[in-house]
Amino acid sequence: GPIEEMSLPLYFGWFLLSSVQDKVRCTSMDFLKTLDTLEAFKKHLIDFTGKAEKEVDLEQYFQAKGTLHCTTKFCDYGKAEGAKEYAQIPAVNDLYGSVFELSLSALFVTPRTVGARVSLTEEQLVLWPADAEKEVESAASLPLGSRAHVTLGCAEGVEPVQTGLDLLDILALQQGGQQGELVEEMELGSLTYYGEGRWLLSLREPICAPACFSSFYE
Ligand code: 2AM
Repeated sequence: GPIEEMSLPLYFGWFLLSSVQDKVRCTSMDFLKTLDTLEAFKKHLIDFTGKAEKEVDLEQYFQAKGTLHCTTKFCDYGKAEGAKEYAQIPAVNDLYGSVFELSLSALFVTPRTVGARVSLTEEQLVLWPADAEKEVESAASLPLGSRAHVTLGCAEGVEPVQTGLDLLDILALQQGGQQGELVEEMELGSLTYYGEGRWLLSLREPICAPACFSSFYE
């Protein structure tokens, strides 16, 4: 197939088409703007600032960079474990360049990252590496695809790989029976607090995001 003749990319993933990128960025900005003003958020500000009195502007706090995408496999040009094997999966070759409809089902915010959870369909899961969740000890028993997300922004000095780890952390808490504290019914959905600056907004209406399965080289 076409991939074998090329050197391995930095990563494979679904790249959101540009029309929906704007929509997702706007929704995320709206959410951060609203979260900022909630009393419940202010009560836990110390999670973000380290100081109780200090204010935080979440839109400034997180830096966004690059095209919005959902990484399937981080290959690091072949240096990452399992990179070559992933690129040889028949489905990866067959579906390279195809457009899928991703479902963004939740937004989450931590003191490190802001991201959107992606709920993958069975058809999309064929492109998901079997070990993505197993890399994280506390998440090893979560269903395949639990880590799927779109990074929307990172705090200063934080690498994007952190977004998926933050999502797994929240999902592992849920799996462990921690319900979180239902804070508010917002227009976008219900907002839950999981302690230590971890916020999850389950979207009332998931965002349908057309995205092209492809790869990225820098
Ligand atoms: P992200 O998927 O959370 O955004 C380039 O750095 C891309 O590969 C980013 O999109 C980044 O995170 C993802 N990435 C970097 N290191 C990774 C790793 N060790 N495991 C999984 N994804 C990684």
